[in-house]
Amino acid sequence: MAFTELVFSGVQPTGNLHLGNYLGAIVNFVKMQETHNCIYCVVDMHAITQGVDVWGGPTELARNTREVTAAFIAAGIDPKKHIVFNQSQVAGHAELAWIFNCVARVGWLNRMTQFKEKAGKDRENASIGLYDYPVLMAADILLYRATHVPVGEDQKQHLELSRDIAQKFNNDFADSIRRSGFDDGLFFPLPEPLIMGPATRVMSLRDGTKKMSKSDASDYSRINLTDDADAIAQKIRKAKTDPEPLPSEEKGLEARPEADNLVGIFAALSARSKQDVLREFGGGQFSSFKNALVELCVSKLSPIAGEMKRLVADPAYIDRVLIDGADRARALADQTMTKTKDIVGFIRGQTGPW
Ligand code: AQP
Repeated sequence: MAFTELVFSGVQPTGNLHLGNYLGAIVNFVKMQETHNCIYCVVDMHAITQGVDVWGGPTELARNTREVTAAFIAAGIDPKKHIVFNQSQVAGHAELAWIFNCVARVGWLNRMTQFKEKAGKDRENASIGLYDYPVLMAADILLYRATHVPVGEDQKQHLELSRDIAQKFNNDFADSIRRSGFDDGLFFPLPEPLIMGPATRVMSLRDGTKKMSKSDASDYSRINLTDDADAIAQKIRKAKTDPEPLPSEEKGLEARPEADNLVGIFAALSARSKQDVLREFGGGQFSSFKNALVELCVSKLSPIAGEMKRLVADPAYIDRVLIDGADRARALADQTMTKTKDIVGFIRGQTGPW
């Protein structure tokens, strides 16, 4: 790997990869390849934290894992220069998560808003995995001692928890860490969230106050990366708006969440500022803006959808990418786990890392 800083990020294979995942995460994954060593993970162990009705069962999980991998490659991630793999192939994720379970505090997890949202009213019936999701996420990142994590706005709180876990581990084991040769006592780095670009939080097309999400019951709430031109056109034309024309100034988008969202999507897809977009469309009706947005979305997303379709038709190729990526990820993970086990005081054999 060519650079000094390491990026790690993941996407869950829970189906319906959408424009929010693309603009909030994948576009930035592609950019980071130019400046960092990157590890991009299809986090299949996270996917099973919700009910089987959400992740769809074994056949769907495998299908969605290949689809997310195809999306990564179709969007421009190079699995030869960087690492692309699925989480469950590297045992270190689960093993480090266990150690972190013994570092993280229940009070910290109780504050996680995503658990509250996803568990809903039936908290007692949520899986322990869903509650523990942020600890596994900390393990994902710190297993590679990654320093930077490109994510959407919704993951900021989890990233803060990863930093707290890294810090507490470094404090709890400070003497042991020093004895292991880390004179500054810092074994795990404190990972930085990279929340970049104009679309860090893409909202639902049906309700501008809710984030666009894979698990929204309405397919009209999101643009899927696999949607064809007709589906994109229908969804954008039906997207909720308000009766006012578009404002000419960005501050005119305040308290107009749906208009703000559509202008934000246009800006992100065309690499322009919202103000610049409003200079062109401000004062006009939504219908002509929506037509331009349909055209833009189709021109940006259709090539990706086409390439995804081609890649998914060759599962053997995708599996080779994931197996090769996992082998390279495991080699890095084993180094961290060997040191971590020594630091914690676990006895291990000398012949292998375990
Ligand atoms: N609406 C969004 N806007 C911007 N970024 C988003 N991300 C997700 N939704 C938006 C970012 O996409 C990356 C992958 O997310 P994930 O699949 O691991 O899980 P998630 O955040 O829980 O995504 P979803 O789509 O909302 O799934 P469900 O419905 O299952 O909860 C992350 O970097 C995330 O920030």
